[in-house]
Formats: sequence, structure tokens, C-alpha cells
Amino acid sequence: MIFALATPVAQSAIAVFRISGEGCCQKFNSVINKPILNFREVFLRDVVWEGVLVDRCSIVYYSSPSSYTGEDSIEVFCHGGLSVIKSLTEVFLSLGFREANPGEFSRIAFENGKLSLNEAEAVVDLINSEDAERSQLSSEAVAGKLSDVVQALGKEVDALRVFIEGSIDFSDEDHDFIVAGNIEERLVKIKFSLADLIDSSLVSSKKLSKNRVLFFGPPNTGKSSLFNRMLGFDRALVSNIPGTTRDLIDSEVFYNSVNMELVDSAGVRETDDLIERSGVALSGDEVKNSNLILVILDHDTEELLPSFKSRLSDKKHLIVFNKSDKQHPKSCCDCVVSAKSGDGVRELKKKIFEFIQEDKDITKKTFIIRERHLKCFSSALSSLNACIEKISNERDIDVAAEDLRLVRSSFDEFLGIKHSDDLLGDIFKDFCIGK
Ligand SMILES: Nc1nc2c(ncn2[C@@H]2O[C@H](COP(=O)(O)OP(=O)(O)OP(=O)(O)O)[C@@H](O)[C@H]2O)c(=O)[nH]1
Ligand SMILES: [Mg+2]
Repeated sequence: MIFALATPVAQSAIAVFRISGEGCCQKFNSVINKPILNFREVFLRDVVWEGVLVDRCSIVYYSSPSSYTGEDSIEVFCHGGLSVIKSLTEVFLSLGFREANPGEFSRIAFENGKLSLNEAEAVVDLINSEDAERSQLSSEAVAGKLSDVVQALGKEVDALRVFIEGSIDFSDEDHDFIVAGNIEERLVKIKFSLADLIDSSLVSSKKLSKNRVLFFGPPNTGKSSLFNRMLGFDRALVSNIPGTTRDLIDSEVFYNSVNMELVDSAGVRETDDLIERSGVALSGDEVKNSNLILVILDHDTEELLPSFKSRLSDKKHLIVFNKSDKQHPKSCCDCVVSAKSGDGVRELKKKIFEFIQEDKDITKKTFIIRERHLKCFSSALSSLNACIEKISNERDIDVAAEDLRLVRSSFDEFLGIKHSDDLLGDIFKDFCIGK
């Protein structure tokens, strides 16, 4: 039997504990003033330990298998004081409940068939999502929409494999059998559905999930000043000495309900100073990790634009000319601002927001998936292509059936029907405790 605090360890109005394991309800009945015998109903009860009232709580019991984990489970809603949380924790430990590991509730749910692996992953993505669109896509995945699509494709693959394997037994009539079953047409249909699924999915990588906006450029152009101006407070040091910023400095801002992570970086130049050189290397590396790069230039550095552009490869970027209070740009750029007076900063924010929306193109997406899922789908697609080629050339029909077995196996990997313990360990370690 395991338990965990499902809400943060912080003073709050209400805190929620979760307990799971066969027999936990009977055990918990021994510490409340009146036993609870009904499931899925809320009861107000006093938790009493060694004759002392610990807290008056709202309590819900769930009986196996109708719970999140599939086991008997309890939710305890107590007052959110740190001392109450501590005392209840002691009661649970005294009852012999063990503190849950991160993601253990979801892992049990997965092992009991309550969630597929991709649905469990979507739970983490939902908790971590920082904007409305992402959370919408993740909640659809939690609700099983994506699993349903993949399961339906898997069923069709199974049906075709059985059909093709059947045809191998009548090898002289392979061809007629396959034509009669419209096999090629049905395979191509699956292929298009799968390709559509990949196209309509947004692949979220951990690093890029935060909308990182990098302030990049030569030293002294006012990157840190603009960074501070956009944050609304002095987060980074500013000075007129080139090479002030040595490290990456990040800070989050909300704009139109979108969360952005602004990252200030060291000005890029050749230098003999070892520490500054490490900072410059960090700035270069961060280009890869960011969603949008702001190349910040001023009147003294405008001519460096081509050299900076060449460092961006195909990354989305905006060319920002700073210090407009002093001088205007000679060449064309995307935004003209003054970190000093604040001129143009509002327009810059708007442009960044538009770029991020466009970059994610999230509104056109149906699902949010992970790199692991994309890998499964891509390998399913390539096995499917191999199968279609054999069927259309009417050769190696027996191997074509094997190709379809591989397609199915990639789908099973996605759903977690086939998995290694290492993979499970990797996935569930990203969960928070209590989930
Ligand atoms: N006139 C004017 N001066 C500015 C503006 N923005 C920054 N400065 C000045 O430019 C100098 C450099 O500013 P920083 O913000 O430290 O520049 P940086 O690009 O972060 O420099 P490094 O960290 O060395 O790469 C400081 O003296 C700032 O006061 C601006 O909009 N107008
Ligand atoms: Mg700086």
C-alpha cells in the first residue's frame, strides 16, 4: 500500500493525499471516527490517532478496479497546513503505508491496464503544459483519442496480415487472392492515415517545450538592457564594458497567456579571456535549443548582420535594432527599439508572440506526441512501405506478412503493450510524486 501528497508541500487551503493498494480502505477505517462503507461518495470524517484529532477531512474511497490505479484507493482532502500534512503523513506511515515513488500511481494504472503507455506519458505532458493549446492536445491524448486511432490502425494491420498469411498457403494463387482482397488498396489507406497522423502531430521535446527566446548578438548592443526591459525588472547586469554577460540567464514572462522563457546570453566575439570564451560558446549552443533568436544589433554593429545570420542555420529569428534613441538603422530590420526609453518594445513583444504561435503552428495540430512516439510511427511507416512494395510487385509475399508484423510491433511499442523495464523507468521518473 502506497501513499503520497498529491498537492505541493506548501501552505494552502486544501491538501490532497492519495492512497492505493488492496485493503487500504479497511486499514484507513481504523483511524477515522466512523467507518466508510460506500465507494465513490464523499464523507466528512475525523482522522484520530492515539486518541488525538489530527484533522477533519473529506474522504473518498474507490474500490478496485474502478479507480485511477485499478486498486482500492483513497483520496483524503485535509486542511492545507504544513503541520496537518506532517501529522497525516505520520499516521499513514504508522498504518504501514509506504511513501510512493514519482509516478508510481500512474505506473500501477499502466500495469493494471487502466492507461496505455502513451496515455500515461500524456498525463505528464498535461501537467507540464504551459499554454492552453498544449494542455488541450495533451488532455485529448490522456482521454485516449490518440490510442484509439492507433489501435484502429493496428486492427486493420492485423486483419491484413492474417489475410496475407492465409494467401501464402495457397501460393499458386497468391496473386488472385491478394487482388480479390483489395490488399494493396487497404495498405495504402493505412499508410495515408499514418502519414496524416504524423503530420498532424506536434512533437514536443523537453527542451523546446518552453518557448525559449534567445537574446543573441555582439557585445554591448544592449541585449541585457532589452532583456531587463522586457521582464520589467533588472535581472541581468548592464554596463558599458563589452563582455559584461558571461552566462546564460533565463527568466519567464507571460504574454497573452503564453509562457515564454527569455534567455540573455554573452555577446559573441573573438576573445582571449577564457571565461568570456566559455560564455560565447554557450550562446552559440543555445541557438539550437531556442525556438526564436533575437539578433540584437546597434549602430556600431549593424554591418555584422551577415556574420550573425550565418550562425543561425535555419532557425527562426528576428533582427532587432536597439538604441533607436541614439541613432536609426541604416539597413532594414524587423524591429527598431530602444531599451533605454522603451520605444518599440511593445511591438517587439507582439512580433515574438506571433512568431512563437506560428512556429508551433499548434492550432493546426491534432495531437501532441513525444520523440519516442514519432520513432514508433516512423518505423511503422517504413515497414508499411516495404510491405506495399512487395505486394505491388507481387513478390516475397511471405516477407510482406513479416513487414506487417513489424508495423504492429511498432504500434505495440507506442501503446506500451511491448516495453522494456528501462523504458518504463525512464518514463515514470519524469512524473511528480503523487501522480
Ligand atoms: N542610448 C542607449 N543606450 C543603451 C540602450 N540599451 C543599452 N544601452 C547601453 O549600452 C551599454 C551596453 O548594454 P548591455 O545591456 O550591457 O549590453 P549587452 O549587449 O548585454 O552587452 P554584453 O553583455 O557585454 O554582451 C550600456 O551602457 C547600456 O546602458 C539603448 O536603448 N539606448
Ligand atoms: Mg549583457
